[in-house]
Amino acid sequence: MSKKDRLPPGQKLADNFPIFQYGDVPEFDEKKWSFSVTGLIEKPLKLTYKEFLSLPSAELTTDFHCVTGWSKLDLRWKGVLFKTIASMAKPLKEAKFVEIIAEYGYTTNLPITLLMDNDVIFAYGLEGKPLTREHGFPLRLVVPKRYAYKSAKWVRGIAFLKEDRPGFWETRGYSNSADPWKEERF
Ligand SMILES: Nc1nc2c(c(=O)[nH]1)N[C@H]1C(S)=C(S)[C@@H](COP(=O)(O)O)O[C@H]1N2
Ligand SMILES: [Mo]
Repeated sequence: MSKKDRLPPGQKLADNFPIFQYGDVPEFDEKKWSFSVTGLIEKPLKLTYKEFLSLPSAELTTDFHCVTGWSKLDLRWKGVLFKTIASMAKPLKEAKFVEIIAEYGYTTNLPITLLMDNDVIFAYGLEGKPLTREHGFPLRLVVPKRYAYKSAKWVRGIAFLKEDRPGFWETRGYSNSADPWKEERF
């Protein structure tokens, strides 16, 4: 597919990789950091950063679409697939949605079925280097098939839920489904 065909409607290629967030870039204190998996699961998890880095890793090259109209193609992420975490936590049958919880109370939400796809990754590396703090170090979620407000930076945990729980932008007028190919912006 040509690059142009890989741009969803209304999107433009960004030359650089813009940095976009609400609020400040958080500090990382490894001693205080943990990644928690809670909610409707058999095995609650609380991992240190070292434990997270020791999980089976994956590398993926995917596209990235911000709802404000810029896209990046072929970003090479390294990290742990969402489904690897899910297989450790063992969600119960009632669990249908996930709340992604990041620093400063930023949250976003997605159905489990979408997160189980092979392109959804908790990333700690980008382009062969550790993620920079501005792009989400020490850990961010990447959900290529949705507008990037679903790709939470500075993630600290996830909760498996029965009902959907709209997140930061989803409760401020942005689309809950956020499919760039259908241009679901608001
Ligand atoms: N924690 C947190 N994650 C966030 C955001 C935010 O405000 N806070 N903004 C989102 C939005 S709208 C976009 S476009 C991407 C931008 O990622 P980047 O700064 O790495 O380009 O981060 C997403 N993740
Ligand atoms: Mo965005």
